[in-house]
Amino acid sequence: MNWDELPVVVTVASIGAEVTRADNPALPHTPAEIAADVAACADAGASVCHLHVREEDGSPSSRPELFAEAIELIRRRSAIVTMVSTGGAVWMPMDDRMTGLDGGPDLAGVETGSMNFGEDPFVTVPADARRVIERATERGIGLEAEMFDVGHVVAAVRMLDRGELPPPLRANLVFGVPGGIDATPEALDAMLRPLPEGTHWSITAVGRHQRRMLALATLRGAGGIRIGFEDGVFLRKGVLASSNAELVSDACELVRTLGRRVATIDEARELLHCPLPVETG
Ligand code: KMH
Ligand code: ZN
Repeated sequence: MNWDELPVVVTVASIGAEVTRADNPALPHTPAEIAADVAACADAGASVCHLHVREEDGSPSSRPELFAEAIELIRRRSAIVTMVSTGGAVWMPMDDRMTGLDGGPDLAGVETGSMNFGEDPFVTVPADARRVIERATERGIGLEAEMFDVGHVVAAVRMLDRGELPPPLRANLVFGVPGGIDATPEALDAMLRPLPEGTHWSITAVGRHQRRMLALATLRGAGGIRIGFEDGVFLRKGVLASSNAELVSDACELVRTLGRRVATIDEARELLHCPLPVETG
């Protein structure tokens, strides 16, 4: 398929671990709030949801029952692809970062390297990545490599070549996190260079260049773009988004303005090699 015919998978990252209701009062906390938010985002054009969970008071959580409840409630409302973070929060030990896998998502993120995340170390050594991959694979959960710098991309490709990371490679390239690669056209070139032909790649950008980077990637043939409060709470400079769904709508409009099509959930499942979970019981 030519890149301009490839539909763009829009992922919503509604929750994250760093953003708070002081940043945007519409941030969902509970599984029910997350499910309602994700349902509205699916209606607005999102076909994947990247999930973290929070306690009721908004603090980042690693309780597996919260992931399981959020995923169950999401699935009651739509077939959107569910993807749990294993990045968690910078202060979470690796064991706590992996609990989302017990919630039975379709996909899980896997970090393939370490970095500074703002002022904090954000450490994923190769053995950590292999643990995430093994546990996800045992449970039939697909993986998306979350990569914040060029070395992370090189490491993911090496893991793929060695058979440590099962194909197909799903790549999310993240730009603009302080401590990671910057948000520039040259940075996009650098992150794309190591990827094997045919990789389904998407992009996340934070900070003031977010919209420009999403546009640039859309025109460079990205398979996906990510938006949501985890990455930014503003619709435009100085204009707070009223909801994650508003951000999704706006991102879908951007994709269409640039002459591309937004993927349906069925298309996203096909492109990401992520069939609908089989109903049991
Ligand atoms: N909260 C960040 C430290 C991910 O979800 O994969 C890590 C993160 C990345 O959010
Ligand atoms: Zn995340």
